[in-house]
Amino acid sequence: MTNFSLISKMMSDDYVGFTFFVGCMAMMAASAFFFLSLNQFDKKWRTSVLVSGLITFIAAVHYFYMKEYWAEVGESPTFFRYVDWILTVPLMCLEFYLILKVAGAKTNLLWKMVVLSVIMLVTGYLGETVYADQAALWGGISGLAYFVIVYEIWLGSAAKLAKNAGGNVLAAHKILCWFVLVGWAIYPLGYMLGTDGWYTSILGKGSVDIAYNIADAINKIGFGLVIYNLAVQSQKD
Ligand SMILES: *C/C=C(C)/C=C/C=C(C)/C=C/C1=C(C)CCCC1(C)C
Repeated sequence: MTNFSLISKMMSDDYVGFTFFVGCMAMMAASAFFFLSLNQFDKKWRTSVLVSGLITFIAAVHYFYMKEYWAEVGESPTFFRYVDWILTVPLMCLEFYLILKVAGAKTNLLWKMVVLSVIMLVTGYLGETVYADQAALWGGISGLAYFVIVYEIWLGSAAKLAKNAGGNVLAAHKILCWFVLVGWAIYPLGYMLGTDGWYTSILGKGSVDIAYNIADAINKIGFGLVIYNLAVQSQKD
C-alpha cells in the first residue's frame, strides 16, 4: 500500500526522492509523446519511434517502483535499476542497428552491441552488489566493454555504415554517438560516487541515484527525441 504521508514528506526535503518522482513523470510523458506520434510515420520509421517509446515506458515503470523503494526502504534500488538498464540499453543498441539498416547494417552488428552492453551491465552490477569490495576490478571490466561500444559506433563498422548512409541518418548517428560518449559517461561517475570509501563521504548516500536519474532522463528521452527528429526529417524529403 502506498503511504502518502511518507511520500509528501519525502518530496519536501529529499532530493533523491524528488528526482525519482520527476524522472517517473518525465518518462511517462515522453512515452505518451512517442506512442501518440506513431501514426504520422510510415512503416520504415515507425519501428524506430516505437522502440523510443518502449525505452521510456520501461523506464517509467521501473521509476515508479524505484521511487517507492527509496521512500519505503531508504536505500538505492540497485536491483530495479539494473533490470531497467538490461532491458533498455540493448534497445538503444537496437536503435543504432535500425537506423543503419538503410546502409545495409547486418544483424551481427546488433548482436555485437547487445552482447557488449550486457557484459558492461552484468559486470557493473556485480561490482555494485555481490563483489562490492572489488568494485574497481568489476568497474574496470565494465568500462572496457563500454569503450568497445564507443569505438564501434565512433570508428568501427557502425561509423562506416553511417558514412555510407549520409544525410539525415549520418547526422542523427553523430548525435547518438555523442550521447553514448558524454551522456553514458555519467554512469561510471555515478558508480564511483556510490562505491564505499571512494567519494561517499563527500556527497553522502543517494548521490549515486541523483547521478543515475539525471543521466537516464538525458539519455533515454534525449536519445528518443533524436530518433523522432530523424523520422520527421526523413519523411519530409
Ligand atoms: C538508460 C540507461 C542507460 C543508457 C544506462 C547506461 C549505463 C552505463 C553506460 C553504465 C556503465 C558502467 C560503467 C561503464 C562502469 C561502471 C559500471 C556501470 C555499469 C555503471
